[in-house]
Amino acid sequence: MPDQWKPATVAIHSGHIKEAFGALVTPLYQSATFVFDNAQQGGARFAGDEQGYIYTRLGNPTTAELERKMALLEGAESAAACASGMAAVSAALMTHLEAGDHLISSNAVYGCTFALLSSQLKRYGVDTTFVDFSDPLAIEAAIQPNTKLVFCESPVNPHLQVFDLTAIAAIAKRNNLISIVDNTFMTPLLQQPLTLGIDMVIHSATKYLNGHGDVIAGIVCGSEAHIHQLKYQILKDFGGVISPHDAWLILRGLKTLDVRLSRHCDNAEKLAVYLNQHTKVSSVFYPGLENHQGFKYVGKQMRRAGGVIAFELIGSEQDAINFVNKLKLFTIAVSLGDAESLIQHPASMTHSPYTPEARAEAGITDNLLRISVGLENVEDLIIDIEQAL
Ligand code: LCS
Repeated sequence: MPDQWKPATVAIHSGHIKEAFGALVTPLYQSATFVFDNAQQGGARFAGDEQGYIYTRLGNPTTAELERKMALLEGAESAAACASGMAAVSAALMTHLEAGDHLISSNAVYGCTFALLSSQLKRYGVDTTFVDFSDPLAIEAAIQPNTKLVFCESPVNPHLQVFDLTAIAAIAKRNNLISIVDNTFMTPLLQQPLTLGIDMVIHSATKYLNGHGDVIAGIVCGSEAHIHQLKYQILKDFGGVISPHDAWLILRGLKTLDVRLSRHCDNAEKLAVYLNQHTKVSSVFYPGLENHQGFKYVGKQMRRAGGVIAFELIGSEQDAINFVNKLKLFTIAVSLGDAESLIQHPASMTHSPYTPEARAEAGITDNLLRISVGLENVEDLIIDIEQAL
């Protein structure tokens, strides 16, 4: 890949398989296993003495192209594709943690990530302390002798809080901790945490990377050594690998990521300004608005503010629910990053795994709503919100 290629070009052209028939589009290698010329060759591949594919849980040519592209886009040495965003989160954590270890997480994260950290990992002897990552002193104060890792999303799902990733990476380095950032809301085109000193980056590829609402998948990017361990220990033995068909669909999605993101961001910026001036809206959480705590990071740590907006209406939780039910163009559904604009109620949906106390601590109120702004004409979206309000 020429060094000067910009991300939009990399997403389309880099990492291609050399293909026998000259197909423009990467072939889908929908094969569970790969044939050896003879028994010695099979043995040599298992021993690592000969390069080549063995079995799709250990690697697949279509999947490998996705992994090469994502590594290039994130500025990583290597990447691993996983069966879901949660498979990526759990595999990244399991690569570094064992019973008796401790990690520090931001107190607001995607609901199932919270459940993984607060319930599942506990069953395996790993403890998590949740703190407000906007206060670096709080992170340092939570470090224990057995702390191995710091974890956060930025911007946070659901209310778009933004953290200083350079400061978090520095704290991790100073204290010999691994730092992991979930970059799902930004994609590598808007933010590259590894270039800020973070050790590992996670994506739910279900979202913008695929972009068409028809795949569940995840990606982890990091150093050659970390990804090797993740692939050949965690994914090999726990088994959360991606289907080649899903990798193929994401490769197709990546070709339009740059143009899709421009439209998502343009639409979200306009919708956020509209919501912000509305008399029935009490707060809007969008880093592109000057009054948001994340505004100072836009144009620096993150290129643009992204396509997700959270907001609160004046009134009760029931008023918020009534508003959602009155929308005609917005689809009531969880997920984000699709062509369709989606709306959901985090307290009862994506963040329902939280206890009410943990939700309050994380600033996820009962009347908070979250929109994933789609690719429709933004004036149609505004007309729909206006009639529902
Ligand atoms: N990380 C973040 C930041 C997410 O938003 C999600 C899913 C995941 C990881 C897990 O990815 P998955 O396994 O679903 O591919 N977030 C969702 C959401 O906000 N609505 O539905 C799913």
